[in-house]
Amino acid sequence: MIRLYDFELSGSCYKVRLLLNILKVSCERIPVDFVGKEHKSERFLKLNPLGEIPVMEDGEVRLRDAQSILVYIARQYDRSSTWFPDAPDSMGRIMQWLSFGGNELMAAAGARLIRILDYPHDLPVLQARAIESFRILDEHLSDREFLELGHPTIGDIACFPYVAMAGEGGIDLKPYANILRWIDRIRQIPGFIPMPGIPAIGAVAA
Ligand SMILES: N[C@@H](CCC(=O)N[C@@H](CS)C(=O)NCC(=O)O)C(=O)O
Repeated sequence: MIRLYDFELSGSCYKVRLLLNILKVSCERIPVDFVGKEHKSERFLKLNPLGEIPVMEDGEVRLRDAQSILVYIARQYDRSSTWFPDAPDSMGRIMQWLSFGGNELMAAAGARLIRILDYPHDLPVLQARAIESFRILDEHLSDREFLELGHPTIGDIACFPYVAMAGEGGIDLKPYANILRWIDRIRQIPGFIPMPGIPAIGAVAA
């Protein structure tokens, strides 16, 4: 069974939990004491020298980085081959958003960490970077329902959590109507699961 080194409040771990649930693949969640900095312990650094979660193990395979893990899970477990199809142009298109989710949008994750865990980053700088990314994302979504291929892919999953939780980083999503509609579409995907900060459809936001 897949083992996921996990923290409930991590949007990066949630990317993995979300895809696994959509694909009906079960996993053993191994809680990491993120607040207590367990991910910086000697034992954890042997799993991931970067000292970051998520880390996933599946038999002999061990991977760090949510985007890498999404690729592995989609290729290994998605019988429909729709979440990361192997046509070269589809792969390239989706990779753009895996990269966007793991790079540009992490500014929104950083802003959130300052607000919820008191991380010592520069809030206005990260908020400004996140807002620039949201502008680009909103524009891209102006004439499509999902990021690529007309249906949800792991590109959407990689970008979704830290956009959906932007409010926790002090960023208002109201100016981004296309993003707001995209968030609702993702929340309607069969197998969608909520996390703290991303309520299920019909649930009242905390
Ligand atoms: N490139 C990694 C980054 C993941 C990441 O930033 N994880 C955060 C938790 S959500 C972390 O472990 N940060 C290390 C720290 O804050 O000390 C990915 O996209 O999965």
